[in-house]
Amino acid sequence: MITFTEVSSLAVAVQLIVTIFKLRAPGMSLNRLPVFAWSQLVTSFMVVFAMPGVMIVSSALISDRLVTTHFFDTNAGGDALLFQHLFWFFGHPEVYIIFLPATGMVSMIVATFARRPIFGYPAVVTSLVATAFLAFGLWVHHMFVTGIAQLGASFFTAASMMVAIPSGVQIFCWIATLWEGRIVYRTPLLFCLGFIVVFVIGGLSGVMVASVPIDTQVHDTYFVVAHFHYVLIGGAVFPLFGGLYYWFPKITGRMLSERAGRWNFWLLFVGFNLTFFPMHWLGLAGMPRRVYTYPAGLGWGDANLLATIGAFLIGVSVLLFLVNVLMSLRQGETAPDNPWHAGTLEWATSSPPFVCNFPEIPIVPGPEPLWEERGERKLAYGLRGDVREVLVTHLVDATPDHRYTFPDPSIWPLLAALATTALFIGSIFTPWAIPIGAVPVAVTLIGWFWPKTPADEPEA
Ligand SMILES: [Cu+2]
Repeated sequence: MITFTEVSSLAVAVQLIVTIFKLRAPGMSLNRLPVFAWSQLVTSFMVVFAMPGVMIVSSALISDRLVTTHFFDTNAGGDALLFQHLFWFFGHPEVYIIFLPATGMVSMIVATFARRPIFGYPAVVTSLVATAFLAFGLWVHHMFVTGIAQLGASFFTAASMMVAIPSGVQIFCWIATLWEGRIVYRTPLLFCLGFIVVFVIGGLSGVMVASVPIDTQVHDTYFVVAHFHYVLIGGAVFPLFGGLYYWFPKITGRMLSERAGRWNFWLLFVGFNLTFFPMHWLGLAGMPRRVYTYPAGLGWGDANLLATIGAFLIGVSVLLFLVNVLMSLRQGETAPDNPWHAGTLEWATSSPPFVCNFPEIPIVPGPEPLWEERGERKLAYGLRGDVREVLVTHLVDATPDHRYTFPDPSIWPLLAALATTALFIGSIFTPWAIPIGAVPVAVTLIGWFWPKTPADEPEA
């Protein structure tokens, strides 16, 4: 199932890379690309390089179990540690694959609610790319207690501390944007401010566990549990809530309730810190992770009680969010095209958008098109409306290149996906699922890519 989900995410990554590189609106050169799209682009490249590692290791593991290979069997000359290396070569970049899209959301939201373009756009984008590169040189910091050589371990300590630099640059850019802006405090921004506080704490404990002596001390304790919840809930869930409040009106045409949003934020912020901050102390006091209970009288009771209360608060805040979504879908305020007075292109179309986003493609005059337009919006005309024709643009400067007709809706991709699903689910139980399941996969792929006669060619 892991191999299967990674095949799926590889397919998505390829789609995103090609779309971002070749299908941008005319005028949207790479230095006008919204930071969220940059973050998705960088993340997609990381997916392409990280996912094969875990696909290989999970395939090797299932082969060990189903067809008696010996990749990880030390008795037969295999290497058990190889599993950890391959897994963490994927697992560490994965942390940034979760985190970077969230930073892209934060950059969009902070700029909109500071009422100014993001401070240091080139620095933010360079930091995204730098994070992606560094993320592939850190995996051994998850393996400090496996008895690897000391010199190697210290190299990975240095690299792990280095990755704090680009993340720090981004945080300073967001603070500078807010510093220079006229701040409008709405729910999406609250979640981004919460994110900055929580993520900085997680970054600090991250620098601590990057050092071998501290990591050896707190290994497999609640300190590590506290650390990664601060970076992952702080670094991904807070921005994701911000992003949901921010883009919900565009997606659904309804505003989420602002009052419920504030309650949602404060309950989550207080509940989160109440749950996970005491875990730092618990870890330092020696409480191991992955235990469901412990003897009384170890002094861990009070902090665990706090954490339990906090967890209930998190639950209440998420329930409140779900109620807010359901209520707002039914009777929320109707969303205008651009409810936040944002500068980027998605706010130029209707809420919710047309089937093909824009009836005519806008020409992009700058990084925040809606803040820079003077007078009439310039549109690119001439694409056919009766077929799915799109404009392919040049990679760097997004000047128009040629028109391209997308395929018509088809059942074949769905059938291919179902056949692939059947193959992978079957392979959990028997290796025969691979050769037998390959037949329907091949049939559906052939059906999908069978040359089709175009319904009607556009006249020359
Ligand atoms: Cu890591």
